[in-house]
Amino acid sequence: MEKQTREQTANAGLKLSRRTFVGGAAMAAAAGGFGASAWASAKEEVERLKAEGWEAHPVACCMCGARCGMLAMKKKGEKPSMQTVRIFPNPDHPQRGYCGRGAQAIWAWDHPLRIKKPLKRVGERGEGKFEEISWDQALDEIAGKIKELAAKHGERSICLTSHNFTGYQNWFAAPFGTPNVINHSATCNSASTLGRRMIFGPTFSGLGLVEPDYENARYLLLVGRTVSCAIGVQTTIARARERGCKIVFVDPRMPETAWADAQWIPIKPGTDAAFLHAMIYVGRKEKLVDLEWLARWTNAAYLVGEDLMPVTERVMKGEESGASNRRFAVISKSDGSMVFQGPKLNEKGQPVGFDEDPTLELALDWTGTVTTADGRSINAQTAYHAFCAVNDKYSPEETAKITGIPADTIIEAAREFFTLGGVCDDGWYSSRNANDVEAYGMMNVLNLFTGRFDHKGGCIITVGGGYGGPGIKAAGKTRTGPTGVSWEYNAGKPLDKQFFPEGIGTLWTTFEAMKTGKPYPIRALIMTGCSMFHREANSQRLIDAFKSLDLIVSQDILPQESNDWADYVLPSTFFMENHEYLGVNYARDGWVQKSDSTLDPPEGCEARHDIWQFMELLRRINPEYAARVGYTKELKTRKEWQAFWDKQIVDKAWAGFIAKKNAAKPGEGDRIAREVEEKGYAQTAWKVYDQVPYKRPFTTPTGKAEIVSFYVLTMPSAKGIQPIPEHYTTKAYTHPKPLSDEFIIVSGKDGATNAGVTLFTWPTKFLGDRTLWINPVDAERLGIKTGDTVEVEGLDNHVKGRTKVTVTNRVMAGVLFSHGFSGGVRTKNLPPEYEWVREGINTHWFATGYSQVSCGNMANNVSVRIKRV
Ligand SMILES: Nc1nc2c(c(=O)[nH]1)N[C@H]1C(S)=C(S)[C@@H](COP(=O)(O)OP(=O)(O)OC[C@H]3O[C@@H](n4cnc5c(=O)[nH]c(N)nc54)[C@H](O)[C@@H]3O)O[C@H]1N2
Ligand SMILES: Nc1nc2c(c(=O)[nH]1)N[C@H]1C(S)=C(S)[C@@H](COP(=O)(O)OP(=O)(O)OC[C@H]3O[C@@H](n4cnc5c(=O)[nH]c(N)nc54)[C@H](O)[C@@H]3O)O[C@H]1N2
Ligand code: SF4
Ligand SMILES: [Mo]
Repeated sequence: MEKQTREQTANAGLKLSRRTFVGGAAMAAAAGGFGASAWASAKEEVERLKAEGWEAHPVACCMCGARCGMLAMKKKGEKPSMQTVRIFPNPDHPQRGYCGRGAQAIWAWDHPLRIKKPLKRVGERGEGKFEEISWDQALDEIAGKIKELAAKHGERSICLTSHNFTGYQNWFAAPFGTPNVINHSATCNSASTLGRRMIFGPTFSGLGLVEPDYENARYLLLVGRTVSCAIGVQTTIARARERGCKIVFVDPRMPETAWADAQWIPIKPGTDAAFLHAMIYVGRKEKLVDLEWLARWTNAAYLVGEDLMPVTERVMKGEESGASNRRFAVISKSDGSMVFQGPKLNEKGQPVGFDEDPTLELALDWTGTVTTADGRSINAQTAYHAFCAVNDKYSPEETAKITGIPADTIIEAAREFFTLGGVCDDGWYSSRNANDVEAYGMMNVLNLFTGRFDHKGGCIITVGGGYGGPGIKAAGKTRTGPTGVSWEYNAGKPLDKQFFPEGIGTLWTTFEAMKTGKPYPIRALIMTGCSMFHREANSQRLIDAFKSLDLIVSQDILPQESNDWADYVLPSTFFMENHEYLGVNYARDGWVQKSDSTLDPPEGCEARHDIWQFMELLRRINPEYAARVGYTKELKTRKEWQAFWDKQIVDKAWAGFIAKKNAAKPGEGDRIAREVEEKGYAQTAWKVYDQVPYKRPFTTPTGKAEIVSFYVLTMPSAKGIQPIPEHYTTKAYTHPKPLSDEFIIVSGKDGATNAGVTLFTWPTKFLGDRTLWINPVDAERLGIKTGDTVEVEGLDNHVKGRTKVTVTNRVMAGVLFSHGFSGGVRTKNLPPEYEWVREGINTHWFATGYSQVSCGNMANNVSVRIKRV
């Protein structure tokens, strides 16, 4: 009964004030970003509430991992509730938040299904039957089990996984001594990360570092990137559009943001690398590419053999050669002589500049023979020549056959891209077809052919706020906690790195260890904030792994399907209940921000901070472990915890940062501290254009960007990745027969729902789309209409599901689209008013879990057969 009352309250809220904002946010997102007027009204509303005595609390939204800046307005002196707390964008924040999901934060906080007490499984795994138990019982029992498993199988048999809370998990793993903190990247960003690493080097591979200069772009190419996410980016793009920036989406389905004046180019799934090659092909043939820049700032002019390996080793004599000296042969354009050049290295062997004659004109498209140190003559070519030999295969006509994009469309896109000085987004979510690393490598290569790297409006290096928060310091095998306690850490590498040293977060590699004990047993899994069935491709493989474990713990705020498989579910606090200082991740300049603990958990909810849960587990396992991270006595209440964590750890680390800033420049730290307290954010660093690689080299072997990846060629761990990224047909799924009842399903997000945390929230019931999209041509052939139900059967595993259909031109013929994280929830024992979360399918039911052989990046796209029922 109580639940229904609260839902009615939520509904009333929807009709009153929040309607404007959630609806407004979603509509603005649909219209292609937030116009200036929408923001002005939010700003005015904030001021009006302030004048009425409401408090403004800056928060860093965690409805997805982007941590955009929002303001939680709280009515002074009143108990927090749906009526007395309102969420707004923090008006001038550099990564301004409040997309449709961010706007749902208050619904998640006060959710009727919010997990209130620790739960212990009483039925079978998967049955979803739990009893509420005390924190003491839960923590004692889990700690006891972990101790027992560690004694029997070693600390490393305890594995932890998360999406946004990997940082929290390290507070447990490092003092306890397991290396197995294995995140979600193989189902998210591992291909785009490796795509950057292979072209720019390891230190330029992380998310948010190499980025389009969104704000100043004139032509932004988004290949399988919706920017429905990181709304800070979307608002930045909105400003670029006001100045006339053209936005082009290359995607099998039309993303929300393409509703307005953006262009949508439909592409067959898994063929992006071909399209990107064709862009360069047209640019080359029409002389629109910047060859001078390419010769000077990439390895295009460097000599390689027929095997693509740099010829250095073969032509240099004795001591001069060898991988470590990093010299590379080039040919002088004027006299054809061979010259050696390479990065200038500091004492630590890091590239700090270039040891080369900048006036020397280099031969770019060259083939010939060179003489080796032992007098033989071998064929050699410039890297550019080798690249062109591959690129020549991708004429617009040939590429049209592969991608389904008409040749004229490719030509027009390439002309506009190069003449406007375009930039291609380097990507984020990239685990789709298991041929993705090459596609993402090519996005970066395309940006090199414009010659605008790190120029205003091009692909740039962002600055970063420079603040990482409190943590555990690592130096060799020594770890040091926040209060200065050091210990020896010998845990070694995480298990997944044994299989995929170039991959990140390939959790699925541990499933075998769970089932067979090989190469060593993994017996427990701790999941911190992940909705595993919506995350991991191949649901059955996940179930098999769950079944084989001795202990499963889930820390969450809502009843995700994976909780049903846990032995214990622990209620966690929500971002608005935690106190934090952090960097701003998706902005061009460097900024830091604060997130207030604006709220306490709702009445009756005994949620505790994830890190408290970890520290209490450590204390119960071995008090010495807890002491390593400064936790020396049991802190029973939230208040006691806040006095320790907020004051002794979070505020102290922040004070240290401020002091450092003051020491570097008197008064600077004080300014930052003041601004953060006043507005919630402050700038710490300013972007200077034209730095990388001109003054600061990349971290590739050459120090330059590499159109033939010497990184891939010389790193044994990168075996199997193509040094010149090329298109190949994926083996991730059976390919559908054309013009039949067989299709590939692609997925992605929208701007208002589609995240683990919004699976159950009330606005999602109305705003969420749990249908399967089909093109009218296919629908007509199969006699399917909008609203019909179809049976969906996986071509590879014959698993079946049912869903309603939307017939729409927003998905290309031959392809189906289903939002990720929307519907297909199979959590048992939900109250009847949540029946709607079961509508639709989860594409992972049909997924093979096939991964890219070189790095373990998973394929989330699947192929199916559909039938009207
Ligand atoms: N609503 C919502 N937003 C989020 C999140 C969330 O959970 N929900 N999570 C955040 C996270 S973790 C991430 S990584 C980012 C991701 O954000 P983005 O990287 O912008 O990616 P998606 O929004 O997932 O969109 C992926 C698109 O790729 C398309 N696609 C599928 N296969 C192919 C293909 O073979 N080729 C091409 N060209 N396109 C293809 C899909 O149709 C879809 O439109 O979003 C963040 N924002
Ligand atoms: N088909 C398909 N599959 C996909 C994608 C897709 O587009 N299509 N996207 C992929 C991508 S990009 C990613 S990153 C993964 C994401 O996969 P997940 O990691 O499962 O996704 P999230 O939405 O981040 O899940 C967040 C979870 O944390 C909980 N939560 C929120 N706040 C807190 C907190 O403070 N503490 C704790 N302990 N829990 C909290 C939420 O209830 C939710 O269960 O999915 C991938 N899978
Ligand atoms: S993109 Fe939306 S959900 Fe994600 S952090 Fe930003 S405001 Fe929150
Ligand atoms: Mo992601």
